[in-house]
Amino acid sequence: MSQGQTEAGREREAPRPVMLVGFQNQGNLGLGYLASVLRQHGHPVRVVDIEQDPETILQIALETGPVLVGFSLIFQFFVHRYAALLRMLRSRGVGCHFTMGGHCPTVSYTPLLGLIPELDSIVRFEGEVTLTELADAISAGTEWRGTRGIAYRGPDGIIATPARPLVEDLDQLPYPDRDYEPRAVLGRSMMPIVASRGCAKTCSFCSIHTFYRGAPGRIVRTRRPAEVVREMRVLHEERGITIFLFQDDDFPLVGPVWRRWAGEFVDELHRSGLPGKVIWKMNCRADSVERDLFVKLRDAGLYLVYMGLESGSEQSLSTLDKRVSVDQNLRAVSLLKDIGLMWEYGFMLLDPSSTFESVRDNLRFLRSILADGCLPVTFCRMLPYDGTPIRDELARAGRLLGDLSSPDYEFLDSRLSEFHEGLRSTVDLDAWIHGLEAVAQHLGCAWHEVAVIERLFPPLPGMRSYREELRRITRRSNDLLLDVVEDLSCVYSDGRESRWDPAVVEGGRRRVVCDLLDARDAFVFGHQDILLEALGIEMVASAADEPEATPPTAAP
Ligand code: B12
Ligand code: SF4
Repeated sequence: MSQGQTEAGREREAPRPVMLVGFQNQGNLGLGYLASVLRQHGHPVRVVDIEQDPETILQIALETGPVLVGFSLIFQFFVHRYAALLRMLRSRGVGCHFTMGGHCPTVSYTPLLGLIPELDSIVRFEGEVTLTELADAISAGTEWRGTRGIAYRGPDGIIATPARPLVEDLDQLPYPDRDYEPRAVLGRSMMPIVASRGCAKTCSFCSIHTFYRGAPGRIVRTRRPAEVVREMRVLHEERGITIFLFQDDDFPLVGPVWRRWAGEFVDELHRSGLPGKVIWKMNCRADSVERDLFVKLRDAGLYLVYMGLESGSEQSLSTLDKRVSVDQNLRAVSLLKDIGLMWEYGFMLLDPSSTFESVRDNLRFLRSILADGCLPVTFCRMLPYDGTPIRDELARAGRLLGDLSSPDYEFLDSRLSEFHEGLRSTVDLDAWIHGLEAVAQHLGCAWHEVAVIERLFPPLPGMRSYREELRRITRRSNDLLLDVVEDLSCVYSDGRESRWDPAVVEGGRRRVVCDLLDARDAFVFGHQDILLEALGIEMVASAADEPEATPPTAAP
């Protein structure tokens, strides 16, 4: 399909809308791009958050009468929730075409079409062009089964049409639809954005590289730096966005070509005058962190670096095929601390090659990078997602357990399963790490606020002692959690008696949350006037400098 209007799109009159359903927390760029491309081709679009009550989603479907509903399944563990929603919509009279897209549907279209009989098709790989052609065909009442890049049930089984090439030039896509209220930190609004798509690495636990490698075309595509900065500028001026969250799989930094790209991006940012007014976050690998480059990025507004550190055990890093050493992980963390950049990390305490020794290596690693109380402890257990090399390896070895919504595996040492169970019954991991109200989330938010205040607000009196207070609370929380995990690892490896009562652990957690909220509220509300004034000053300044700009409106 060309980037312009398609044949079917031109002929349509008053087309019925396309409805897109997905997880909208922090804004969903996938759905945003799909919506903007569909609109560009003449399809009205209604984007619906899957977090809404199913009855509300049903009402929207009945009222809008879509020609097609597209479901975005980017989190595999939601599969049963999606299946139940599709069943309900179909049984309550929504008769239009149902399709689904995302990484998991792309790689596991056969089991998904089996599991969700209400699905008419699955869109594989990047969906912009395929979904538009599908919507064109269905709206025009023509045959849709020939559409490239889809899978559907044929008379003799599942049929997958040839994969559609990846979008060659990302700058040819319109900006993603962002028709929602941005989230804000202390009145500073945030939006997701991408500078590239794809990843050149091949970590064994990750489905991103298999997703992009399955379709023809260049795996990693970068946008033109000037175009990325233009999008940031538009969002800053028209929506008052001051915090940009780059959701690239791996921000382009390493090697001569991407190094040049990063240099041009920094130059463009300075030319645009955005540094000082906006800040941005990105995801990268630990082996990309290098002093000179990161100082330049920091000075151009980079304030937060997310790294998938994954493990503090050489053996696990090798199983995960991360191609980064423990030393590189440690160096990256210490360099970022040294140049005053906030960082966050992904970490897997357990993986299929785990031993009690690797668990202890991991705990030692976490204690060492977090010794100063700079961030909360966070970890998970590696899950063998569909489309990952490690999942296939576990299946070959007969160690794969669970199903699509909760894939799992057998450890080589069965005592590790008992350890994990014991850990879960002693520590409420949702309340500590994974849940929306978890102590790690609260601590992470407090530290994030500090980073935002330091970059986007005038200096606040007492910041140094607030930081110290936060460090003390974070250290206390980390020490408790790491002590429990370490002791339990000894309980299950050496048959030692457990000294932890779940109620005591929970009591410790609650005290951390209370102390944190008290300290945070005292500091932020104690400086409310300065924070509000800073937002007000910016409004006046931007109105004077840039008459057409819309100022941020949210207050702390
Ligand atoms: C941003 C992001 C988040 C954000 C926001 C998510 C959102 N609302 O969009 C936040 C921070 C909230 C988040 C949270 C989590 N995330 Co996350 N996240 C991402 C990330 C980095 C980028 C997503 C993105 O914007 N991509 C850019 C867009 C343009 O691409 P896209 O989403 O793939 O969409 C394209 C295609 O897939 C396709 N498509 C997608 N949907 C549809 C629908 C239709 C109808 C069609 C036709 C096509 C289609 O077309 C799109 C355009 O080309 C991805 C990694 C990744 N590369 O996808 C992980 C990722 C999706 N997250 C992941 C995970 C595990 C999580 C967490 C569980 C992490 C955690 N431990 O807490 C949580 C879960 C949250 C929850 N609900 O419980 C995993 C999911 C793995 C899986 N197989 O299930 C991913 C893939 C990262 C990874 N490899 O581990 N995440
Ligand atoms: S984990 Fe990160 S670096 Fe590894 S393949 Fe996935 S996106 Fe790339």
